[in-house]
Amino acid sequence: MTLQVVSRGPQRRATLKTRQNVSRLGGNELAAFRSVIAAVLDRPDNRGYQYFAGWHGVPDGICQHHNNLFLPWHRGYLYHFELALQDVDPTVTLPWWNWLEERGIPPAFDDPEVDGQPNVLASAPVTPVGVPAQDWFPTKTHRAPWDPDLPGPGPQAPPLREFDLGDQRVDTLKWLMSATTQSDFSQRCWRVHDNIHVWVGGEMGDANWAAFDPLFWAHHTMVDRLWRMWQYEHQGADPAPAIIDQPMTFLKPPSFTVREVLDVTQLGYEYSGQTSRSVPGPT
Ligand SMILES: [Cu+2]
Repeated sequence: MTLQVVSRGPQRRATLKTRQNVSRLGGNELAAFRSVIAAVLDRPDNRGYQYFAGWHGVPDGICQHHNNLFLPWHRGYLYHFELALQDVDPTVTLPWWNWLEERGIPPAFDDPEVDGQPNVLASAPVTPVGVPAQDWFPTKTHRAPWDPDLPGPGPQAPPLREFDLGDQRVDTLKWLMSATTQSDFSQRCWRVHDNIHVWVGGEMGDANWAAFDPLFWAHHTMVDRLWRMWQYEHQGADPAPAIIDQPMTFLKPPSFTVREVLDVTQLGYEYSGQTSRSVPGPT
């Protein structure tokens, strides 16, 4: 889905690609996304799924977590991966998993079969590029959503409309959006994000392997969307001067600075429903 926008300033017309909720994709859109994932899974080179998944964990491990590069680094990461998908089909964008509103894992990623064939979004092979397989490597992704009957608090199951902070329960979206600085928002966001990784379990619960599970991308697209929404509400609340011009490491050009990923429209995409300055509804 594309959207025409005219930017301010010199007559410049950019075509933005729109990211959508995976559970609101039309049948043809979902089929197109699924077949692009299948196609990149079949590419054994530096345009393929396994290559990009390897940036996050085995073998490259360049991801940024639990620091102020968490949001900008993952935005750049999604950008690179989405470009690889669009190299196969330019109409495809990364859909998000709205774990604030949706119960459990979206059917698009959970149904074990589609038309009698294994669903590539439900489980994918794990074959990191350029490293010989070792005993401890998984061969395929699996998931193990947390059993609520286990002792101890454990992570919370989606939908995360409310989030338990230990000493109080909060409206998750309001709590996230009410952060007044980028670093406070970033910390709140990674806390909710971590909960989802742990709840999904399996490869998603381990940063070495998380990106090999196709669900990873929908999870992080939701995180990126929340950041986008927060940026609308807090215009000008930029990351700290100490990091804003910091270059980030990606294994292909462009290697963005933090500043260069602040405006998603400069990266060529926008989120469905994100057309005004107000936080959109639960799309
Ligand atoms: Cu993550």
